[in-house]
Amino acid sequence: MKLLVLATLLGLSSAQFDPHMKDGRTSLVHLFEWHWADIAEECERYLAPNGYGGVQISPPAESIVVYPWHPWWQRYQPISYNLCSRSGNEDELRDMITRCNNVGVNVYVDAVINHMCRAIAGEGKYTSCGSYFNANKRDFPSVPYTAWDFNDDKCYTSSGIIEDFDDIYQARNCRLLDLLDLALEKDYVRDKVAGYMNKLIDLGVAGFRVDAAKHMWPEDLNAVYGRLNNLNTKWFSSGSRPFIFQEVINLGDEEFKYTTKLGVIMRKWDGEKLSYLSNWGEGWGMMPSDKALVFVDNHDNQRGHGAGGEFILTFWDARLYKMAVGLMLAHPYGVTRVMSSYHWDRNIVNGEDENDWIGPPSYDDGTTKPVTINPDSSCGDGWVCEHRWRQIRNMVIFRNLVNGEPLSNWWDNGSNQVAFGRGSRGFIVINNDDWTLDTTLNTGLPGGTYCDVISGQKEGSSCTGKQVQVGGDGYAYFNISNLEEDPFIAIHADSKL
Ligand code: AAO
Repeated sequence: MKLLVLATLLGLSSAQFDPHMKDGRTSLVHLFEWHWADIAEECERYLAPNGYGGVQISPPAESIVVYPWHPWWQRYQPISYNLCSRSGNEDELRDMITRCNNVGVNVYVDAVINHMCRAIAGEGKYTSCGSYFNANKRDFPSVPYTAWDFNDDKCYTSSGIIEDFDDIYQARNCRLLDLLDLALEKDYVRDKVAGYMNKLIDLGVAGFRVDAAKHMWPEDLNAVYGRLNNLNTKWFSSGSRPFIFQEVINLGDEEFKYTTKLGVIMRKWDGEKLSYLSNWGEGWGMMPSDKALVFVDNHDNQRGHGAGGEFILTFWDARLYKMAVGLMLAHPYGVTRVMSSYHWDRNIVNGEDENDWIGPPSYDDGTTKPVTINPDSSCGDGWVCEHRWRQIRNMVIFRNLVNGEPLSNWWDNGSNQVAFGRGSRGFIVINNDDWTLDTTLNTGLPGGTYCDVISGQKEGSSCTGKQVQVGGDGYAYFNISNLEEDPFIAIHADSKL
C-alpha cells in the first residue's frame, strides 16, 4: 500500500510538522473532488460541529480538461497556477477558505508542483479556465514556463519517462507517467512554484499535500519550502509555518506500511492478526509518530492507482473499513486523515478496475454535481461521505477527546480480538475473529454508565445504542458477537451518562 505521509526527512524545521489544528482537533478529511461551495457549506454545517480539524482539497490550479470523459485525474495535469478548476473559481475558493477558517477548520491544498500536463497533451485552450498552452513546445504562457524550465535534457531514458522507479536519477529527472517534469533546481521555477503556494497561504490555507514528492530532489523541495510565507495571521498565530505532508509511495520501506498493513491485518491475510498491533506504529518500523500522516485509503489506492491493491480497505468493504478507520482514530500514532469518496461503477477485469478514471458525479457537460444531503444526514447523488458515517464521525470526536493520552490497558486474545484505552479518557474493543468476544476488561475509565459511540451515541440522558457499565475499579464486561453489523465498541469521557 501506500503512502504517505511524511513530511520529513528533509531537515525541515519541526514547525512544518504542525498541522495547526484548532481547539484540540486532530483529524482532517479529504473531500475528494468536492466543489468549493460545497466544502464551505460542509465546514459550517458539519465539519466544525463534529470536531474535524481540517479538510484536504483537490488541486485548485488550472488544468487540462479531457473531453468528453472528464476523468478525475485531469486535475493532476496543471497548465497554469490560475486558481480555477472543476471545483470552482478563485472567488469561490477564497470564500471557502475564509468560511472554513472562520469556523476553525483548516484547509490543506493538494499541490501539484512536480510537473505540468502530459507531453502529448497537444495545444489549445481546452483547460479549466481557457488559458492557452502548447505541450509539445513546453509553452505555458500563463505561468509563464518555456522549454528551459523543464528537465527534458537531464533524463537519460530513451522514452524520456521514468522506467525504473528505484533509480533516483530517473525518478527525479524523467517524466512521471509522461508528465512534463519541471526543473526545480532553477530559481525561476522555484519562485513560480513558491509564488503559487504563497498565494494560497495568503488566502488562508494551513498547509499542503505535496503531490509526487518522491520525484523531486530534496534540496529543491527545501528551497521551495524555504520561500514559503508564514500562515495568514488573521487565523494563525504569527510565525506559523505551513504544514507540509509529502506523497512518497514506497511500500517496501517505512511510510506506506500503515495503509497496506492495516488492510492485510483486517482481512487476516498472510497470517496477520489484530493482536500483532500491540506495538503498532514506530514498533512496526514506521516513522516517528509526530512526522506521519496516516490513512486507511486515499484517492489513488481506493481505485487501484499508485500502488493500490486488493488488500486496500475502502467504502466498498464497509464493515471492515469502519473497523479499520475506528482503530486508526483510536490509536495515538500519526495525524489522521479520513477519506470522503464518490461512487463510481467499478468494472474489475483481471484484478484491475477498468473504470478507475471515472470522475465525480457530474452533469453531461462535465460540471461536478453539488453534494446533496439526505434527511438522515447521509449524502446523495453518488457522494459517499464516509466522514458522515456515524461510526467514523464519532471516532473523530473520540480522538479529539483522548488527544495527548497514551495508549493504555492493551488486551488481546492472541488472535483478532483486541482492546486498548487512552489513559482515563477512552476505550475501544474490537472483535475481528469468527467467534464471540466475551470478557471483562480494565478500561481505565471512571466508574459509570457509558454509551457506545459505534452502535449509537449519547443523546440527552440516554444512549441510542449499546450501554457499557464500568465498575468503580474501571473494569467492564464486553460481549460482541462476530455477527454484529459493527463488531466493535468505543466509549469515552463525553459518552458517560
Ligand atoms: C494519466 C493517465 C496515464 C497517463 C498520464 C500521462 O492515467 O495513463 O500516462 O495521465 O499522460 C494521477 C493518476 C494518473 C494520471 C495522472 C495525471 O493516478 O493515472 O495519469 O494523475 O493525470 C507514482 C508516483 C506517485 C503518483 C502515482 C500515481 O510516485 O507520486 O505514481 N501519485 C500522485 C497522485 C496521483 C497523480 C499523480 C501523482 C500525478 O496521488 O493521483 O496521478 O500528479 C511504484 C512506484 C511509485 C509509483 C507507483 C505507480 O509503486 O514506486 O512511485 O507511484 O508504482 O503505480 C510495490 C512497490 C511500490 C510500487 C507499487 C506499484 O508495492 O513497493 O513502490 O508496487 O507498482
